[in-house]
Amino acid sequence: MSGVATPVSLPMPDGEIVVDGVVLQGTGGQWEVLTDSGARVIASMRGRLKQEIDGVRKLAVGDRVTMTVDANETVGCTITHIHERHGKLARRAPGGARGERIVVTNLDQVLVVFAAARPDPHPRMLDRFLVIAEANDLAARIVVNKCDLLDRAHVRALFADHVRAGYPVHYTSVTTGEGLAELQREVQGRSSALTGPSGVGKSSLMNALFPSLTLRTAAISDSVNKGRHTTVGAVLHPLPGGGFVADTPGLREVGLWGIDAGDVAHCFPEFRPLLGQCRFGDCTHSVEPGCALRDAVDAGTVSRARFESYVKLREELEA
Ligand SMILES: Nc1nc2c(ncn2[C@@H]2O[C@H](COP(=O)(O)OP(=O)(O)O)[C@@H](O)[C@H]2O)c(=O)[nH]1
Ligand SMILES: [Mg+2]
Ligand SMILES: [Zn+2]
Repeated sequence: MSGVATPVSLPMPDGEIVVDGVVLQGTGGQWEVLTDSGARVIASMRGRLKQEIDGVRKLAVGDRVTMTVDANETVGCTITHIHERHGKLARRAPGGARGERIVVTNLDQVLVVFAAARPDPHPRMLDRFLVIAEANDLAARIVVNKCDLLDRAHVRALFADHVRAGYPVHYTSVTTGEGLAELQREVQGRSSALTGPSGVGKSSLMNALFPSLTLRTAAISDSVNKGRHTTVGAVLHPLPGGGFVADTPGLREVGLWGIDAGDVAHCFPEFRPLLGQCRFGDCTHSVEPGCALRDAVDAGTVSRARFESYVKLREELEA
């Protein structure tokens, strides 16, 4: 764990003291926890807790925990309790193991970042991220960065379907500062997972919003971090003034795992009012006559591009 602060020495009376905090990063054995008083400590799980939760609830980045530090221990803390969770991103356990692996938990929202250009936005990939967020019951916010590279009308046209679908869309530029104050208001005080293709400016954005964060940007970090990110997993960055940003290895890793083909249509919010209205109750919205969703696409009230994303994702899940 690079960049992890050395454990602070907490005041230790006789016996134990109890502290609560949030898990920022870690792997199997050692976890970095931000205590409610603002200290970063290294903690490990109490042996008994490991057994109790085996297969049921493993510790994850984002978890709120209770730790004890006892007078005999000179370094580190012992995690004795994992608090209730909400808003998790999970993926299939690696290596063919059964069950899920939680990427990050206690999230309030997902920020899906694309660039207006360089690299060009990829609407199908955006829809995939949005479906993953919906399937995990997480609110999603779209950030279109590098708006300095394209004229305003052109950028707005690229994301018009998503605005129409009801997603909040932020148009930003780290270069000109456009949209940064509005985005900052939505990120401050919340826990957000940051995702999107490499090179769109995710790290640059967070550093611009919160200068003390100093996430690594551009090409160097991508090559340096490639191996690291596959092994380490999500890292939660505490924001000055409250809240967290999780630098996830990407929703791509989370994938469509756990989503039923029959549920995909529900992961498109603008489809939902139409879903009970098809002639057949089990309509897949592909070939059936009397399909309310396809009628809406033909009438232009539902975006054809979004519908095509639905068809592709459904086919993928059926395969
Ligand atoms: N023109 C322009 N370039 C940007 C903007 N934001 C970031 N960049 C550049 O895009 C490159 C990738 O940025 P980075 O933050 O590392 O992207 P990440 O991979 O998504 O974290 C860097 O060279 C940044 O300087 C922006 O708003 N406008
Ligand atoms: Mg980055
Ligand atoms: Zn239908």
